Amino acid sequence: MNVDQLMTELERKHPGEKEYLQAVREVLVSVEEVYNRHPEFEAMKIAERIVEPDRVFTFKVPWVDDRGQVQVNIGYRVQFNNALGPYKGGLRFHASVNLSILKFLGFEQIFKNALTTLPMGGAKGGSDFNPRGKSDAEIMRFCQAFMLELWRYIGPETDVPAGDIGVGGREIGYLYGMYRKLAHENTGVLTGKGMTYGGSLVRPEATGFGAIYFVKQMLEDKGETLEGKTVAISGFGNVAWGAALKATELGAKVVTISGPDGYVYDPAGLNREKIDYMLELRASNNDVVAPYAERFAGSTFYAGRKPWEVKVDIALPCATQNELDGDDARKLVDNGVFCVAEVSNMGCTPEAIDIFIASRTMYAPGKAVNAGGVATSGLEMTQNAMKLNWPREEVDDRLHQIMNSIHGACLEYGTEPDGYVNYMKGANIAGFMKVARSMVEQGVI
Ligand code: 2IT
Repeated sequence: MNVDQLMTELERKHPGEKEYLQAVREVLVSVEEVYNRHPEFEAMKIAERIVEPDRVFTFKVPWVDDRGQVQVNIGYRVQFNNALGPYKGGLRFHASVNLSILKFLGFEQIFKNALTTLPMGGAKGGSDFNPRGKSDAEIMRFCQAFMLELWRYIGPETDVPAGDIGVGGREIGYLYGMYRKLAHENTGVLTGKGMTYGGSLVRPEATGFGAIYFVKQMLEDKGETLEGKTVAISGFGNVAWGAALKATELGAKVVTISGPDGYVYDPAGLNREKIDYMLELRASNNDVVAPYAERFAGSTFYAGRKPWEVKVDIALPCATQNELDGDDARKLVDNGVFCVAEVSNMGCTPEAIDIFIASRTMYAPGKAVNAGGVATSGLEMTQNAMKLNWPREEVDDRLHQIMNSIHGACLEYGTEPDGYVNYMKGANIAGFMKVARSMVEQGVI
């Protein structure tokens, strides 16, 4: 494989799909050397095949808002690769959603899912629908209209969607209800379901919890613990709150959260009461954080700024792709950051990653750190197939085991000659090798 040649060809085929091209380049650069030691990969054109989705569905989603006005959104499902198992990956509802973003997410999902050790292929979907400020009834009508199209393409053994940004337990409930009505069957076709209709304990907090289990491993590898460490978190959505809660439980002090309006610095650190307050605020379809600073004395709101300017030991981007750029990375490194772990997918820009690696700062990519979310979705699928529910301890133990195994894979494939662990390379190679081998064994299809 020649990465530059392959990328030139892809840029020609998919002009302007910058997030997708960014995600592909990162993986190909990481695996190039190992790939070229496997002539069977080249013979089977694994690289050329793996970078193209198997298929992409786009559809119109018309719905009626509370004022009686007709609204039209676009829906998508990108079925990227099912060499390891049924297509699996979340749905994102956000105004920024486009094909490039969903293709990058679907591509990353292939390798993330491979790392979980569970039999899941990679997919992603969503819509440019913006949930901010919408009423519950509007969200329900939108989810129903979305599923009216999507249901034809998914199934418990075919493609199993879940949540992502803008899609949490409530949306999954509305989507599932509509699927069940249309398909005339009650199967585990979505994950992240409510506990009354087939959901798994721990799934709501699994992405954040799993991320902290992973960070704990990273620190232990260097003889450190979370106890007393300061942590900067961005966002406060489906994944940030779980990370904040578990980090706090393990003795770390989470001093920032953020939203589209700016960030809050709270030197006293988050606690259960503050986290619950933010969850209540979010339940009203609001993703701002400024009210936190009004409610809790001693904290300050910084409008329009990102939390990476605060001096902390650990930085956890938990919001969205490319939210931490080169300037942010330089600030963190200058302030002596010890560990950066992406909880969001592709949270750091390529320039930021280069800065962390060049300065030998511990850095781990989203596809390893946040894999606990989809891993627990996989456990939900297992429970649905067995038609039973595991107790909390069983799910949490398995989540621990999976995160430890992902950490082990990163060490195995990512340890450099000087002892620095390149988690990005490790995660990319470990995930890629599994999918590539599976594709070779299954022939050209
Ligand atoms: O990015 C992700 O891994 C998710 N949004 C979760 C996907 C899933 O199927 O649980």
